[in-house]
Amino acid sequence: AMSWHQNWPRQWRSPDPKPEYDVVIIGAGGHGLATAYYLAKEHGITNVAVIEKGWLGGGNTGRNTTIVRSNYLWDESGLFYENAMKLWENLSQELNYNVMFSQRGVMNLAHNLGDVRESIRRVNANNLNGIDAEWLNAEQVKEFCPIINISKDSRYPVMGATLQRRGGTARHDAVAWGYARGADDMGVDVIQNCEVQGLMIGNGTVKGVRTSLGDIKAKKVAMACAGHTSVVADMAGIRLPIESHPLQALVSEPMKPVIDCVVMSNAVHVYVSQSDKGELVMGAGIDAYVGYSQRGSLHVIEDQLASAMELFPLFSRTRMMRSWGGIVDTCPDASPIVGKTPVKNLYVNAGWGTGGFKATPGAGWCYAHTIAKDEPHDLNAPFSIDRFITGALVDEHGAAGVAH
Ligand code: FAD
Ligand code: PYC
Repeated sequence: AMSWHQNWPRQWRSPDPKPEYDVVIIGAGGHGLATAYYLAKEHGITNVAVIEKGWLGGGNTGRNTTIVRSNYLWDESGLFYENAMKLWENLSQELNYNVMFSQRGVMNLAHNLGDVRESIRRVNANNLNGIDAEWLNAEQVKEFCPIINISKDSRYPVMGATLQRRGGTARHDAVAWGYARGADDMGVDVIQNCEVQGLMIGNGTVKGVRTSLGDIKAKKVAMACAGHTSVVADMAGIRLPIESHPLQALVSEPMKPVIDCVVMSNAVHVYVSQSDKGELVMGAGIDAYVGYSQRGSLHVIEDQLASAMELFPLFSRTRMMRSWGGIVDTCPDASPIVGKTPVKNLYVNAGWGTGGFKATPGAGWCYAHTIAKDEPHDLNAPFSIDRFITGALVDEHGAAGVAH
């Protein structure tokens, strides 16, 4: 139907790589593109290339279930994710690009006494950090989301939920595209179909990248390559405490609006929202094995649909339309690594595991600061690699809401 449309302006250029840049970012997902945008916008560093082995936004950014929230337990994470939330709240205006940020409310259900205690503790911790969070009992859950089954006869009855009203969803592709266009406008080169295959290192300092399109020199190199971070870090001889696992999701056939909020259940294990096209968007925990194939196993889909049936009997005759997988980079404490590496001028942003989409603006903002100043911002300082030596871990397995 659109075939008669012609001469639409390109949103970004498709440049050949230059021989040298001030900063090369590896990975054109949301994080890499946001980093390039803030390097240019906040720090005036525009001689930047974002190198992508596939197409921009084709990694986890384009594969995730788009849930955005900032209801993490510990101060370090709460402050970090809340800064990201504030950036989300102005992102469409900032980029002049509609990222369809929809603050429809995120509920995390509690199904046993342990869940209830952990959830109320987290609500209190969030409120102390100025993050909006409420505790709902089962009847209030039903009021907020009328199609949820709160029967006491369920295998794991709903005993209540945390609610973050400012949480919600955003259009994942638009986030990547908006940052790409904004960065490109300021002179950043986004180079697609170019794989980083090696790092040039001399005297303990990174000097550039070896790519499928040739060598590119760089004063600074920044990894933003999510599930493949261990592979790229290995090129510098760095071993990270990261495991890469498949995480899959699925959508149903489209239907009229039935659920106007986001519901997550860590106990029975499913999360659900409805897209603007009407599809139910659902996911579960990671597939337990490590691997790099962007697909998952059938039993995970079966479990997640059984959980969805339990919570939403209404969906019983809905047909599944599509499923897919991404590769998530998980850290032992379910928190990310954002900072310097033992190689001078080489930086790492990784370990976001199942939850880095919500962090995209905040991660890009802090990572740009870290690269520009060669030292972390206060917000990402707690997320250095050193914490795995000092033991200052930030354990967010509870708040991650997704088993990994
Ligand atoms: P990516 O978007 O994966 O970008 C990394 C890029 O690096 C890729 O495009 C890749 O091709 C490129 N790359 C890798 N190696 C190289 C190389 N050698 N050379 C060049 N380029 C390279 N998070 C949430 O907050 N909410 C959610 O609801 C949510 N749901 C999820 C559901 C699923 C199914 C999955 C898979 C993830 C989900 N996540 C969610 C996690 C979230 O998607 C990620 O944490 C986030 O998108 C990571 O962004 P990124 O830019 O770091 O990674
Ligand atoms: O981190 O909120 C999250 C999330 C939801 C689904 C996958 N990750």
